Amino acid sequence: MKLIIAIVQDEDSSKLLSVLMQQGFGVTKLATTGGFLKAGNTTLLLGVDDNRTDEAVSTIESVCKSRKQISAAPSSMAGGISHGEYSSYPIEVTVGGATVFVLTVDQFLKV
Ligand code: 2BA
Repeated sequence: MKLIIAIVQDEDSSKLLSVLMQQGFGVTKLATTGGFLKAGNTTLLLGVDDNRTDEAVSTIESVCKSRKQISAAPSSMAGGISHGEYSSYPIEVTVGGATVFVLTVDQFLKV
C-alpha cells in the first residue's frame, strides 16, 4: 500500500476530490498553507493499493492545472526586511498542477 500526499491549489481541490471519490479512492482533505506564498492550498491524503498508485497520480495530474500567479516577494528574496514582512514588489510564480509525494505504508490499521 502507498500513501499519496498531494498538495494542490484550492481551485482544483473540489473537482479532484469528486473525481477521486468516483474512482473509489479513500481521500482525506486538509486545509494547508504554502510556506513560500503563505497562501492557502489543499493537501489530500490517499491510501491506495500499490496497483492503483499510477491511476491516482494520473488523475491528479489530469485535473490539476498550473497557473501563473502574481504575488508579493517574500522578505527572504528582498533583503534587509525583517522576518515575516513582505516587500512591495510583485513577482510572478507558477503554481500547480500538484506537488505529489508517494510513500510506502508499513501498516494500515482501522482500530
Ligand atoms: P508555496 O510554498 O506557497 O509555493 C507556491 C509556489 O511558489 C511554488 O509552486 C513555486 O512555483 C513557487 N516557489 C516556491 N518556493 C520558491 C522560491 N524559493 N523561489 C521562487 N519561487 C518559489 P509549487 O512548486 O507548485 O508548490 C506548491 C505548494 O506545494 C507550495 O506552496 C507548498 O505548499 C507545497 N510544496 C512544494 N514543494 C514542497 C516540498 N518540497 N515539500 C513540502 N511542500 C512542498
